[in-house]
Amino acid sequence: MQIKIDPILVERYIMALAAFGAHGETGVWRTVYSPEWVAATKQFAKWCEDAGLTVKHDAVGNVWGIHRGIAAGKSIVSGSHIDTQKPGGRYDGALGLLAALIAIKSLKEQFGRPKRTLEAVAFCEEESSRFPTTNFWGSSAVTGNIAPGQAETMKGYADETMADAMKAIGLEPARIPEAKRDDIETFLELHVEQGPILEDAGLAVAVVDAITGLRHYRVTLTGVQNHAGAFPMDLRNDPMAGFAEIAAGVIGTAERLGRPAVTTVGQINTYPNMPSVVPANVRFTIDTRHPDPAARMAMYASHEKTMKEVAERRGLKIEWEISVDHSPCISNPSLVTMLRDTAKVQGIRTLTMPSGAGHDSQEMEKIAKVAMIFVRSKDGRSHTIEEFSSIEDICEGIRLLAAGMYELAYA
Ligand code: HGY
Ligand code: MN
Ligand code: MN
Repeated sequence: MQIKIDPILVERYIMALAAFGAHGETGVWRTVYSPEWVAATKQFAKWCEDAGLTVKHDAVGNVWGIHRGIAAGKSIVSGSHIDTQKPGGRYDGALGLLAALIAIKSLKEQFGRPKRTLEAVAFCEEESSRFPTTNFWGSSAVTGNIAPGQAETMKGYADETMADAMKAIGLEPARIPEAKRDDIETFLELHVEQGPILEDAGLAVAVVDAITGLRHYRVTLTGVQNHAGAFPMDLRNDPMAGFAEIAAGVIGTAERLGRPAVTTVGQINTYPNMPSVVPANVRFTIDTRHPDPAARMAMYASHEKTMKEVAERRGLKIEWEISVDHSPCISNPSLVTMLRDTAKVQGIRTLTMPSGAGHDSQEMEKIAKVAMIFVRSKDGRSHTIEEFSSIEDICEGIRLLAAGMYELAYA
C-alpha cells in the first residue's frame, strides 16, 4: 500500500500560508490573534472545507478539520501551531498543520472513509512570541490546563492582556474551558527538526521518542544607577556586571554538562540603556532545557545558585519568575514502534531521536498517546527566516504521517 502525496499541493499550501505575515524574503511574523493570524486560520479552515472535512473553531481559536470515521470512538489527531516567532520561518509549526491536512485529504481520496475519526488541528499558539507566559495556549486549552482568570491577568510584550487580544477578534475568554477535549486517543505531530542531526545522518525523516523539558526564567537584576565616569568601580552596584557574570555562568554550566543540556540567554533589556550611565537594572531571560527529569532539575538548581551568588556578592537585588515550564515527554513506545515499522514498509529510512525543541505534543501527552515525526532542516536552522526544508523531504515525512494514520484509523 503506497500513499501518494502531491508535492505541488504541498508547496502551494506552504507558500500560500507563509504569505500571511510574510517577513523579509523567506520569513513569517505571525503572532497569535493578529490580523495575519486571523487570515492564516481562515485559509486553513477553507482548505479543510475544500478537502471535505468538517471544520470547527474552538473557544481559543484552534481550528479542527474532522474526517468522521465509521466506528464510534476517540479521534486520531495530527497538527501543530500556526503562530510563529518574531520572525520565524515558513515551516516551524505551519508544516505540522499542513501535513495533517494533506495526509487526511490524501487518505480520504485514496481510501475513503476511515474506521476511526481523523482530525487535523491548527493550534492557535505555541511560541510565546506575543505573550511570554502562555505555555502553549492552544494545546493547553485542549488539555484543560488554562486556569480561570489566566487570560485576564496574562500580559503581552505590548502590555495588552490575553483577554483583550481574544475579545478583539471575537473570542470570549470565559468560554476557554469549552475547548477541553477528552475524546482524543492519539496525537501525532509532524515538525521540522530545527537541528542538524538528520542532515548529519543523511536522512530525511526521524521518529521522535522523547521531547526535552524546558523552563524560562525572567530575571530582573537591580543595582544603583550612577555616572559612568565619576563613580569608582569598587563602589558600584552594577547590574550589567552581574548580568555578564550570570550569563557567562549559566551558559558555561550547560557547556560543561555537555549534550543534551542547553541554556540560552536570548533577551535582555536595560534601563536607562545609555552609554554613560551605570544602569539601574537589567532584565533578561534564561531558556534552559534537558530531557532527563533529574538532570533538568539539577541544572536549574545550579543556575539559581549562580544567580543568587553573583547578586549577593555584587550587592544587587535579584528577582525572577518562571514564565514557561514544561516537563520532558516520552513518546508512546507502541506509536514509536508503529511509525518505525511503517517507515520500513514504506521504504522510508529513519532514525529515532529526542527533540531539543518544545512541542504541543508534550502538552497533548497529558490527555493522549503521542509521537512525533521530524523532517530534515537545512543546516539545522530554525527560529530564523533562514529555516528551510525541501519539498522532497517534507513529502517523505507526510507520507510516513499518512501511513501511520492509515495504520491507526483504517487498518
Ligand atoms: O522554543 C521552542 O522549543 C518552541 O519552538 N516553542
Ligand atoms: Mn514549533
Ligand atoms: Mn518554534
